[in-house]
Amino acid sequence: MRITNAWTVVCSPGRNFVTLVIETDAGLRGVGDATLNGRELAVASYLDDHVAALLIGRDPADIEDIWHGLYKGAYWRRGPVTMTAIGAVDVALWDLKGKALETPVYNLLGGRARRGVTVYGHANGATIDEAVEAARGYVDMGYRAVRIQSGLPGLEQPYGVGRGELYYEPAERGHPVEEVFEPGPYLRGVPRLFERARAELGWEVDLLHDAHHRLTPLEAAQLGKSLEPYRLLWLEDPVAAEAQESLRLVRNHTVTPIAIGEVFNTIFDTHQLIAEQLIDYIRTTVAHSGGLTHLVRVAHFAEVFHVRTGCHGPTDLSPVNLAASLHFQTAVHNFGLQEYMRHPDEAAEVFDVGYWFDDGMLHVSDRPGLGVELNEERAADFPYQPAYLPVARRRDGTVHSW
Ligand code: EZ4
Ligand code: CO
Repeated sequence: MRITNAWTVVCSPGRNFVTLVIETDAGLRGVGDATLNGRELAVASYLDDHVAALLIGRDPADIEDIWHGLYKGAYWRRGPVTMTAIGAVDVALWDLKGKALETPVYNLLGGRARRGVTVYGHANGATIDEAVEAARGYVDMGYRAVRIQSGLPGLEQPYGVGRGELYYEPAERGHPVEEVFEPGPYLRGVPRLFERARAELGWEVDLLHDAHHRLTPLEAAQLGKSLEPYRLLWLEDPVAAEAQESLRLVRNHTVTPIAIGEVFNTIFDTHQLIAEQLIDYIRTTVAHSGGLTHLVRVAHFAEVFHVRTGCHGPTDLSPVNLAASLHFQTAVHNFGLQEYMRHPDEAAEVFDVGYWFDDGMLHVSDRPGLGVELNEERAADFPYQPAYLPVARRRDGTVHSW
């Protein structure tokens, strides 16, 4: 079999998605997610203008060789744009391999290691009361794990609270929205949120919180310590982990489990955190870190150090990425938890998915490949809409991590 064509489809059914399609002379098509929120067209150009020509004529079965050809052959390695582009090619090739062999992708990754993939939902509210009520809604739907974010006294715009929409969607059209962040009210407020959540929801449900890279190591250590009585399943991105050694300080002061990695792109961003056991869950995204080929390496490496997977799975990645994550999480032994935000309804008109939610879990379908089909004609009805993620500033105007 030979690759005859490769192109990207950029569409906006409720939000922007970039999908790579790889076509073969056997008439089979594979799809990969190439969405990088707020920088979508950079990845589309990387693929259409630089990578597509290199794929034509190749045997799509040679995933490992094509992967290293794109990683080492570009000379300029790593970074979100490059690794998202490589990830899209990789996932599309696994999809093709599954279709060619008429088996679901998880079978190619070692086979089923569990019945289903336990997921966590996103509860948020403008106040602690609203957020805890939203969390109760998830428990009532059967979720066993819920992430909770809320507005707090003195901090009305924390990360993760939607602006009046049903689905949490941080990117907005036009210029980036500006949010204000101050550590004082945040560090005082979050323990109150979880005190209330435990009082209302009890102890059976797993609770999580995302600090979104906003804290210093010492602030993160303080937060982890003050959340210990409420037994979180994880505290996510307590610090910006570019300086990985900063996690040593956090780790020395708290036993609240730590999850990091949604902005990482390669195993080289993770290896100190994993080998020193500075984190408990690695959250690196299939789509943004070189696809299944590379993330399987990360998972196997992490297993040696008792670190479990907790893949990033926001709505700003397409159903193609969610399906790829589910095949991965179904097959790796050291699975932890999967993030699940429901996509806007229009997305279902463009992406026909085989996975389904039941009993707090997402289940992969037994369709060959990933089990997701892109409807290109329908995609054309939802043209690209430029949009940006918000930025955060301190009260005095200093730019801060969002
Ligand atoms: O803010 O994917 O845990 N989930 C997150 C996400 C990120 C978005 C950025 O595009 O932190 O909601
Ligand atoms: Co996050």
